[in-house]
Amino acid sequence: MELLNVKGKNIVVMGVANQRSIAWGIARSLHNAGANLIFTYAGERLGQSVRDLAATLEGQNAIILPCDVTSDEDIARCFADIKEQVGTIHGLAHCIAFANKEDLKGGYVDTSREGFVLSLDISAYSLTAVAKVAKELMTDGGSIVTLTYLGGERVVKNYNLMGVAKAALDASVRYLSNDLGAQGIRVNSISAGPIRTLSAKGIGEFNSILKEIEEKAPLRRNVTQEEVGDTALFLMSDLSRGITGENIHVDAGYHVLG
Ligand code: NDP
Ligand code: N5H
Repeated sequence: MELLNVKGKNIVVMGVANQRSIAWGIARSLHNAGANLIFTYAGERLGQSVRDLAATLEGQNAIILPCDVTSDEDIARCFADIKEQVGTIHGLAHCIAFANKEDLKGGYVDTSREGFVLSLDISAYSLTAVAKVAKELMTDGGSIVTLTYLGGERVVKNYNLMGVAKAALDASVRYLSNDLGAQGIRVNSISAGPIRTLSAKGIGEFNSILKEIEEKAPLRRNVTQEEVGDTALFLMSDLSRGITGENIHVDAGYHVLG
């Protein structure tokens, strides 16, 4: 734990919807390493769920705040609140994405302008919007981690608009890493393999996607929230101090297959 140097660090976790959320896996790994957590959530619908989950983290007196990333005012208010309560932050985990259901099936070519703008706003621009404000609180340097998926690098059936959004997110990681590096802030992404979360719910063929990974991925199994959480902990920690602008696949090796 000494090597990690995460104990007592203030880390913002955005995107816990419920206990299946990847953000929750990240929160648990960070909590176990002794970080002080600050949770943000979108709709008030989820506020209680985040409060109930945070209460299960022993000895953790987490700050919990609303933050709809489509609103600059909301982001500004949220981080002003964080600044008032803790002063400095050392890390931020961005675990947020959205696309309308109709844009996650059929042909990408049929994507509407409204659907495109909404998905790119929430899934890609939000990282930049948040980094712009969060960097002001990272006065001792910091680490920003976001979540991406293989469908941003290559065509994956039905990922469609989200693939284009993840490609924009991946490029944002590279540009942000260059902008913020001089301030000692690192920016990286984790490309997670499929995990059954609320977002993945109702997606046709999810079971067959999980089965294909089990049969073909080098490790012949799927990955867990805990494995993504531990990689996020590594990226937040001093162990990764020389790494920025990078994408780490936590996908049982599936990405190596042609
Ligand atoms: P969850 O459904 O648990 O989390 C998605 C989160 O996005 C929710 O907390 C949701 O909050 C939030 N969100 C959506 N719109 C907004 C908004 N306007 N402002 C703030 N938050 C918003 O799913 P996951 O844990 O699966 O997703 C987390 C990340 O992981 C996403 O970036 C996803 O693309 C990525 N990922 C997931 C994989 C998987 O297989 N599950 C694989 C690879 C990457 P709310 O409900 O309040 O809107
Ligand atoms: C190839 C696949 C399967 C097909 C594509 C799935 C893409 C999912 C990502 C987006 C974020 C899901 C999404 O926006 C769902 C919403 O339309 C409806 N759901 C909601 O509104 C719920 C209530 C809230 C909590 O969800 C959000 N996001 O706000 C990819 C899969 C194998 C892997 C995967 C699931 C990737 C990923 O990026 O999440």
